[in-house]
Amino acid sequence: MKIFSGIKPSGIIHLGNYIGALRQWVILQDAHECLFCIVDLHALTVRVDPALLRRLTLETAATYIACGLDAKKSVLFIQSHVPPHAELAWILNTLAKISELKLMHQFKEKSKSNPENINAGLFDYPVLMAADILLYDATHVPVGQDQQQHIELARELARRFNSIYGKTFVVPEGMIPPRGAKIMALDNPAKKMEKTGSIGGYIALTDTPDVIRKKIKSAVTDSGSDVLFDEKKKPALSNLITIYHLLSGLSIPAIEKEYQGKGYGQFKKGLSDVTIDFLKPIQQKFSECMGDPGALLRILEKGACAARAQADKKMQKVKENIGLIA
Ligand code: ATP
Ligand code: LTN
Repeated sequence: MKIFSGIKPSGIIHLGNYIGALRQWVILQDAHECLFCIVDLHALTVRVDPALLRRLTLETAATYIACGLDAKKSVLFIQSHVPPHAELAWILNTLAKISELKLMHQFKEKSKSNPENINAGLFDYPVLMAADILLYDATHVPVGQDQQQHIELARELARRFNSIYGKTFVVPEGMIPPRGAKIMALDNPAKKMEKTGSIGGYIALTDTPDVIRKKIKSAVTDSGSDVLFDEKKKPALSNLITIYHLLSGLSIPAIEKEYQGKGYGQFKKGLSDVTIDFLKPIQQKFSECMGDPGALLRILEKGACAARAQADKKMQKVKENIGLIA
């Protein structure tokens, strides 16, 4: 398997990003060839202050490392350091249909939440994502459930390109985790946890113990008081139990047993403890990384070098096949 995935530096990485994506990446890097990217060009689809974007890009890289990604095992790099991403996106644009891009849920949702800036980049976002993946012949793309539709599009563009210009791209597969693929917002269990959502909805990996306790304490729960996992009848609680399960390693029945007859208050206290304990070493490593930005940049430059070598080779083939004089 060859793995590619990325997170956009649009905010601070939260538990949803960790559980849905990063957690899988850390495991995969031990046995597979992996590239993990900070997709800064994607972050430009929402208006962002340049100084903030620079900071968030470094923080995203530091979070990758703090969560256990290792530059000795994986190629870690910044998307904009490898120009072929944008170049291939342009070429794939000539194959992607406006009608299929209009169907993308993320485009529809982001258009609704940013009605003042429905830019062409936002519309084209999934094509750039397809370029990210296809450039490296990735066979598998570990992501959360919200990205499934974008992966389908990447697969379709690979097949379309191959059928017109001859076999050029690997058709990649999405890898969606069986549990935790869609962690919901703490303050609104009908919406997914997101970096750009309301602040009470997500737990950032850098949140302090006090903030974590406060957010979990005010998390929406369902009616009743029994701590039971039932996604239909108790969607809010099931979301919290899923987080508990994946951060502690305790099975769901064991969690239910532990809190039998104890009510939501005790369970929330337990979840806060588990989360704080889990994040402590990550936060420590994050601070170390951010304390030495020079070392971080060196890792990213080395990663970009390795990625560029692969991407340039692929672009050469793409250009030949499509009739551009390479
Ligand atoms: P934004 O608020 O800017 O849209 P986001 O929080 O949705 O950001 P992305 O950068 O779009 O995060 O996603 C990075 C990775 O995390 C993707 O693989 C995505 O599927 C996964 N992911 C995002 N939100 C969740 C969630 N709530 N549960 C599980 N996985 C998630
Ligand atoms: N679109 C993704 C981020 C992303 C990505 C990728 C994920 C950009 N390029 C390539 C996997 C592979 C998102 O919004 N979460």
